[in-house]
Amino acid sequence: MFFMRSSLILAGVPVFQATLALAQTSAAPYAQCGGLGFTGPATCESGWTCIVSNPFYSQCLQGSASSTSTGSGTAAPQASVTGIAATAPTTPPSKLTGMLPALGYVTGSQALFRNDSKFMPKDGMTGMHMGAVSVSRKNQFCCSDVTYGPVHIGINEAKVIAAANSFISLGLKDAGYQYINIDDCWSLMQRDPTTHKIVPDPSKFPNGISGVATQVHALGLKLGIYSDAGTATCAGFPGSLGNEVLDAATFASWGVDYLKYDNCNVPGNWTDSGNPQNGDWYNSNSAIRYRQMGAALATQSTPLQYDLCIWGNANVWDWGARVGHSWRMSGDSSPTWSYITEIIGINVQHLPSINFFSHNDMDMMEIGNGALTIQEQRTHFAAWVFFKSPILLGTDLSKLNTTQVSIITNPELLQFHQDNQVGKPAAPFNATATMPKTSIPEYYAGTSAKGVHVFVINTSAATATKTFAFANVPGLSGSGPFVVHDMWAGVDLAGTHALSSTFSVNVAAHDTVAYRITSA
Ligand SMILES: *[C@@H]1O[C@H](CO)[C@@H](O)[C@H](O)[C@H]1NC(C)=O
Ligand SMILES: *[C@@H]1O[C@H](CO)[C@@H](O)[C@H](O)[C@H]1NC(C)=O
Ligand SMILES: *[C@@H]1O[C@H](CO)[C@@H](O)[C@H](O)[C@H]1NC(C)=O
Ligand SMILES: *[C@@H]1O[C@H](CO)[C@@H](O)[C@H](O)[C@H]1NC(C)=O
Ligand SMILES: *[C@H]1O[C@H](CO)[C@@H](O)[C@H](O)[C@@H]1NC(C)=O
Repeated sequence: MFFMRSSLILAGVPVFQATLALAQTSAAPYAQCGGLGFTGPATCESGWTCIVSNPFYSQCLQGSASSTSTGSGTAAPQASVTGIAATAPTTPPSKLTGMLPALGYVTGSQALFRNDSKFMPKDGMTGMHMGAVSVSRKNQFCCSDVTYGPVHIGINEAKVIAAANSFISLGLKDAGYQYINIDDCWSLMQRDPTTHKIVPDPSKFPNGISGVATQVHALGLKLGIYSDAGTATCAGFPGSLGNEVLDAATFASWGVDYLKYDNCNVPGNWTDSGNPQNGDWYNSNSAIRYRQMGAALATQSTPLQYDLCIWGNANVWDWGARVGHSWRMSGDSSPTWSYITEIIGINVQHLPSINFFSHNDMDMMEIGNGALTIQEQRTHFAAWVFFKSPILLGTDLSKLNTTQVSIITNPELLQFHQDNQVGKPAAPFNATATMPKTSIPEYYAGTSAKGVHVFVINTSAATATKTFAFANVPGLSGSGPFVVHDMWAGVDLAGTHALSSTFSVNVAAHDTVAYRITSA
């Protein structure tokens, strides 16, 4: 699921403002109608009902209410697995892909009003992904507008290929970025009536998805596609629930290497109510929807990396690795400091889930979007690196400046992220006995093939002196002295340090320092 930034289109376009005003009273079909931080209309058009998907997201769905549960029910655990869980597939994900967290790009919502030049997008629209704006606007203006006639989201072959070419020209491919992922809105609204396959929209993908895959592969890169574990995608295009085998085979036949599988439009009988059998959320209806697609993917002759876009529902961190390679920990990201700190706070509670083939997905990289300071952009990248989250760039790559490109291609941080010797993430540690308590931990340590690493975030809004004691750094072996190496700059800092000493550094507001520590 993604949200789009509509403010740019809306500026100076009175006719749409009038529509928006209308939309304030009731949300459009498939639009968001509730969720954490959502401020839009909470009711739906007649014939549609606002259904809670999770704390981050409620959506207008057709027909009457059948609300869903997101977790902590109280039903007693069953003695044995019965019902649909007893027959659900248990095929594990492929071990031929997904060992390391994905590095790539994902198309954001790129609005394009193809048939009305007045509403052509501004350049800044492409790749935008703003959590603060409601999905109803996205649907209204991008994907499923019924009022304004043919409206097409601006993803197309040319833009996907342009992103792939940017991977080459910006050095992203050389840095290890591989995946070019197509998000929602790539297909026609209806499946093929004869074959029942999902059909790529020929106006956006004249050579089909297979034609894009051929070109992306020719550049030495991989292609990702998007579907949904419900009857329709978040924008109302065909979902894969009930068609998993057909769709997985179709995606594989096109040469697709990666699937992001979203969680919108789940029929009432597929939602979770209370604790699943045995108290194991692997047996929840949510997990089974994802298991069905996982099993279908795992039987393809080419490996597909499987990204469960399940919004942190159904305790996915407990069973995600039995089903896929990565799983979203929350609703959609936004390019804000509050999102970055919130998702770090969620992740620190689930670090044991992270290892090879097993990645908590903190959602796409917002560098290039919104108004993050350069220090916040560094922290954003560093945290995704040290928690080994997939890193999927969600911005118009051609607009990134050299500072931003140097952040996302930093060789030493990427080496920690892509380490094939150590799969575990960095974890919080007590830097000193008198360390102040902060809203999220500020000191993290982890190991890589290269040594022991310390990452320090300054979560406050002012420059601060951060201090850690070498003796407190987990994993540091030997009695010293130690050399501290600045990973951002790629240089050893002057001097050596005894095990009994402390290290202090001034960290700018919301910035993160990254060090490797080795024996001198
Ligand atoms: C654009 O809109 C006009 C009038 O609504 C319609 O006749 C025409 O077919 C549309 N063109 C495209 C390319 O959708
Ligand atoms: C929901 O209903 C559909 C259609 O009858 C059925 O195929 C599916 O198995 C049901 N799901 C669950 C979890 O019972
Ligand atoms: C790139 O943009 C950031 C803000 O996002 C700014 O702080 C930085 O100075 C810019 N770098 C260059 C080289 O313009
Ligand atoms: C840090 O110290 C506190 C007590 O001051 C302790 O509860 C906590 O577990 C320690 N954390 C780590 C990561 O060692
Ligand atoms: C960043 O800076 C402020 C100012 O001291 C601290 O209160 C925060 O904890 C954060 N890190 C620091 C200072 O340790």
